[in-house]
Amino acid sequence: MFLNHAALSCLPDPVRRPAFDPAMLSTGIVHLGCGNFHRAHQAVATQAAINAEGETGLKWGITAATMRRPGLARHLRAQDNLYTLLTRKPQGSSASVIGSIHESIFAGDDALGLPERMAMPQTRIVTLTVTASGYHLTPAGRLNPQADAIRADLAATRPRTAVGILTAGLARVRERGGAPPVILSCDNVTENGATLRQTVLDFAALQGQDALAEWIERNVQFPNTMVDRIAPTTTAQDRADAKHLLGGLEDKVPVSAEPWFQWIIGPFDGPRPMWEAHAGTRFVSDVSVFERAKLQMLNGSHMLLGYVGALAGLDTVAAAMNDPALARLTTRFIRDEQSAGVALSPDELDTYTQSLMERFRNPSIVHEAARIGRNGSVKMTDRVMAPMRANLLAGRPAPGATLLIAAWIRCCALHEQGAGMTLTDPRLETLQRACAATRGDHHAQASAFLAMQDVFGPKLPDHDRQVHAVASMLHQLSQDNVPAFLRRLAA
Ligand code: CS2
Repeated sequence: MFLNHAALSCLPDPVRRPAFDPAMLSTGIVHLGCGNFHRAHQAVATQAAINAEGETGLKWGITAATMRRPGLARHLRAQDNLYTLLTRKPQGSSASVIGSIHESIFAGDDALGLPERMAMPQTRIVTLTVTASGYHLTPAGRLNPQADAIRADLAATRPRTAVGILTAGLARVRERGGAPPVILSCDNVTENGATLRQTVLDFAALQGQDALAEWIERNVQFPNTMVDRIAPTTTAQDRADAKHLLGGLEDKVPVSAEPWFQWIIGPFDGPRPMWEAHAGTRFVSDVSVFERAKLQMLNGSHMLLGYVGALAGLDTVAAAMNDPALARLTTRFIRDEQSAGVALSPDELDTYTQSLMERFRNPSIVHEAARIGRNGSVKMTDRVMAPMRANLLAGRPAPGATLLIAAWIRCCALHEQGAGMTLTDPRLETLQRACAATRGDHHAQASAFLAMQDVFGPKLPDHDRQVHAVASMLHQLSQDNVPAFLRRLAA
């Protein structure tokens, strides 16, 4: 038997479930990018909101669009859009059935099309989790008109990128004289709402739609948010655990996540679900402190654990954290380097660092280094280079950032030779070419990489010295015994 509406009544007692009848939902939210993160985060808070609001909350059902995974939408539909959230604590797991998704679609074969869904009057909110690489940004945070997907979308009648879909959807709302939905970015991007807004304005301008751009500027809200919950790729073990906890019911698409949940949302004016019914959700006037802390101290150090861990043969975050040397290097990196520019007190920074170390150590979360390693070139600027630059300018050393950059270059070089972690990256070709052209010469390799201003930004303070430092780490990481090198570094 499969998980579906009919099965809700025979779930074992400990399984939490919607307090409403999911068959009664209607769509109030359209979501772009229905991956694990959305299903472990916004969909869960939306369920808590509908639970709390009762009947009036039923209008907040989600139409969730997968952008790249037709199979996921199919599986969800076969389960009446229900799925299991496995909350993984170090000491065990619990299951909740999530029923806030009203409809699952694959953007590529949706007859109605996302712009039309956005323009329906009942759609009051459009949320997005399309990852940082889905924004097609220049280092200055503007839309990159040269990106292949953007070039294609500018001329397309059926846009495929998030920015193309949003622009087309808002154009329809304007034509029909309706009230536009609030657009809520839930991606790990600096000032995600403001940045998304700028890309939409840039897209409209590039299409020569100046009046639309002006209308969007005046009428559409793009609140900034900070989102945080670790939700790894679903494994066969997750499916087996879901089946066990659901008393034998089959769920093809469960998600697992850590207990931690944070959703910080900036000024938002308009109807919305009572998301604050979920612990960890807060509406604030300024998201920036939360955002900086999270992007640098969590996401940036994930990159260190991912790339360095992979080179040391430690292929999950928890495995990397079990290595005493890497754990020590990571704590120092988080507290001493990645906290640069984060406006929290020393005590708050200590507490946040401790909580991150505990979360990373959670042995029940199988978070693969290779997953975190994806799209490194897109993540480098916000998460690593901003604090590194601040540290160097203040005359402070940046050994962790230097190690991270060297480890990334080493992973790229190995990938170019068909070894190491499999990298996906929008700049993969350029990275491979740089590796091939400098093979065996660590200084030339470090220099070629740090010269990529679209990845690392302008030259670093005392640039040649930084190149030298990266080259020297790269040399060490290219020797056989990475764990021994890490032990020396951490000593
Ligand atoms: C990770 C994030 O892959 C990555 O870049 O750092 O997915 C991270 O797990 C989430 O942002 C946690 O909130």
